[in-house]
Amino acid sequence: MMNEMSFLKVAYELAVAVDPHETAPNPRVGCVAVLDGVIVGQGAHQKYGTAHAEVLALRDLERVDEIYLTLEPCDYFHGKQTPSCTERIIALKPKKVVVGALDPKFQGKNLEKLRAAAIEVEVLEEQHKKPLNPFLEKWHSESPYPYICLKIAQSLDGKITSPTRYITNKTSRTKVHELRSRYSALLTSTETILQDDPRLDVRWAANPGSTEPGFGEQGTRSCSNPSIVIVGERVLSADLKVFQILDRDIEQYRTRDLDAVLRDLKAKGIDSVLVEVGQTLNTEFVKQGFADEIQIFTAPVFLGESEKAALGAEMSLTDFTLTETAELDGDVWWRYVNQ
Ligand code: AOF
Ligand code: ZN
Repeated sequence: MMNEMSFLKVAYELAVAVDPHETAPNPRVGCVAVLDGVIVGQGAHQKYGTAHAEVLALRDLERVDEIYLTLEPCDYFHGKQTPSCTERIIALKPKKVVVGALDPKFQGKNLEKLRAAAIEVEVLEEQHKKPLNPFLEKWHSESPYPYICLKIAQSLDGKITSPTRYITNKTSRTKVHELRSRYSALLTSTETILQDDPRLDVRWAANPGSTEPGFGEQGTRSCSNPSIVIVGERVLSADLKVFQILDRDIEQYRTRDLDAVLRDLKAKGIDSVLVEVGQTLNTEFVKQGFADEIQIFTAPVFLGESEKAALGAEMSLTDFTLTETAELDGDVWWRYVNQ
C-alpha cells in the first residue's frame, strides 16, 4: 500500500529524471494524481515554456482524490507563459494536495488559495533532501543568503584582465548570457563597471533576432534581464552601459559588507545571484564561504604576469568539487560546486 510519502517520492523521481538545463530558469517539478489509492496520472515539467507537471499529470482526468506535487503549484504573474496550475487543480476539486516545497515566487500564497477552495493541503518538506532545484533548496535552508554562483572568464594562466575587451570566445559568452538568464540577480562592483563598462544583459540568450548571428538559443525561449546589484562606494555616471537597459531593477549598495548585502537580497525575495566581479571581491566570496558554485570559462591564451588573476594567490578551491566540464569551440568550461 503506497502512503503519502511514497506518492510524493514518485513525483520527485519524475522531476529528478528531467535535465535541469532543459527547464531552467524554471524549476524541475513532478506531479502524481491518485484516485482510490491508485496512480491515475503522472507528469513532470520537461522544458522551459512548455506544459507544467500538473497539466501533464491531470490531462484527461475528471476526478482525483489526491494530487502530489514536488512544488507549490503556480498561479498568474506578469510574463507567465502557461495557464495557472492552481486554477487547474481547483477546477478538479481533489480532496487533498500534498506538496514537497514552497515556490519562492509565491511563498505559500497558492496553498492558501487551495485551502480557500476547501482543499486540504499538506506540506512534506522532507522530500527535498537532494538538490532538485538548488535555488529553492538554498531558499528553504537555514542560510540567510541566496544561492551564489561566481562566474569567472579567464585566460589559461588564470588572468581576468586583458588589454583586449574580451578574453573568452563568443560561444562561452553566449553560455554566460544563458547562465545569467537563470539567476534572479547579477552582482557586480563599481570597479568592474568602471573598468569594463559591461551591459550585463542576456541579449544572446533572449533575443532570437539578435544582431549577433549564430548565437543564442534562436528563439527557443524568451527570458528577461535579471536585476542588477552593484557593490561599492564609487560614483557611477548615468551614461554607463549598465544603466541603458531599462527593463530591470538596479540597486547600488555603498558598502563592502557582503554579509549585509546578501542578507538584504534574500530578504527582498532574491533566491539566486550570479557574481561577476574582479579579484578582490571574488576572493572575498570564496574566503567568506558565500559561493555555492563557481563556473569558470577558460580561453586558450596566456596573458602574462602584468594582468590580474581571478582569485588571490593565497586562495585554493579545495572545498569545491568539479561536477561538469565542456569544450566550447576552443574555450573550456568548468563547473565547481561547494560540497
Ligand atoms: C508549477 N508546475 O511544473 C513548474 C512550475 O512561465 P510559466 O507559465 O512556465 O511559469 C513559470 C513559473 O512557474 C516558474 O517560475 C515557477 O515559479 C513555476 N514553476 N510551477 O506549478 C511546474 N515548473
Ligand atoms: Zn504551473
